[in-house]
Amino acid sequence: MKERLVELKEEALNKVAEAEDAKQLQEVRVAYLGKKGPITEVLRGMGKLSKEERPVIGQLANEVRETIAGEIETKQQQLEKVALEKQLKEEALDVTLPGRPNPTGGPHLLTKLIEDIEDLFIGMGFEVAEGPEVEQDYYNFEALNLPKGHPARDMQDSFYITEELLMRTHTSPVQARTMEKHEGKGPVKIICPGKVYRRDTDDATHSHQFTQIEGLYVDENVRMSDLKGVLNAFAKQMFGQSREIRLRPSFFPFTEPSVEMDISCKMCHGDGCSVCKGTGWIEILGAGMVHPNVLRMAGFDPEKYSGFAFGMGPERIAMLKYGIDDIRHFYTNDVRFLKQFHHA
Ligand code: 2U9
Repeated sequence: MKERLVELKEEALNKVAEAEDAKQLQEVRVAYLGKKGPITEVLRGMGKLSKEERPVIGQLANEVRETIAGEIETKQQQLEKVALEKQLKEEALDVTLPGRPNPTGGPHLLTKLIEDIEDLFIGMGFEVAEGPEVEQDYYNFEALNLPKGHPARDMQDSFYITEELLMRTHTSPVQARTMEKHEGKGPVKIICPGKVYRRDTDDATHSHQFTQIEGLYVDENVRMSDLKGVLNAFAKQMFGQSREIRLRPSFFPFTEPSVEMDISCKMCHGDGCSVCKGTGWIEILGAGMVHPNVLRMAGFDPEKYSGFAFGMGPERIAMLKYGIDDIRHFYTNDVRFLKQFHHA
């Protein structure tokens, strides 16, 4: 029996040493120390032993039990330690690693530019006015001295929804509506930004949808020199104090007289280069004195009131200001393009 116990101890300790995880260790515990295990068996057979042998074997059996139990306990702690170390290693966080940047958006280049232009005119006493993009034929054309049959209102050039409704082709109807609301009393001093629509095939310089900013100032004694002063202040603040402006005669159905405004070229200071196509001047906007027909249709007496109006394309201004060569960049939303202007 003594040999059997020693043998069992050796066997159990080997199994404990070989156990690779908690489950295997538990199997060893059940196999050797459990109620149906070999040591319990030995203790049960002690009745057959002599009085002298019984305490010796009993003590040995208990020692074997305790040794095995002790080894199991030590091994268990060892396995737990290894498991914990493994887990800690797997879950290790390197707090010194740089964080992953969270990409943030920003206002679109055109939005920013339009807001900057609004601010410049607000600084000169203008208010911002907005209106519908789906517009009545009357406000889009008729009220702007473009009667039915006028070549500039060709069906081919506009997105018509019904006979009387279309996508506005300019922001001018906002001015016509605002004047109407003033019921023949000035001053009206507004700036109208927004999207406009034209039936065009999109390419590097054309888009079926683009933006405009138009301005209108109607009051008693508004003169061409007021227009020139306001546009000169705008050009200098927008493009730099060293820029000069010039007005050339032009034609628009809603203004008389009409002009186009150029600014002096920054690249060649007026000598002529590729940016200004050798002229020394760059076209920026159109303007003029509000046509008496337009004043009358909006309820203003052209004998008492006069006004100036102007219109510009923010896309064109941004293209000139930042050297952008394709209008489609504004609408295709490639972040590599857009993010270049987040701090502009
Ligand atoms: C009212 C009276 C007059 C608005 C005007 C222009 C000249 C002009 C173009 C610039 C580039 C449009 O975006 S563009 O293609 N606009 O040249 N616009 S005067 O005149 C008005 C508007 C409303 C009641």
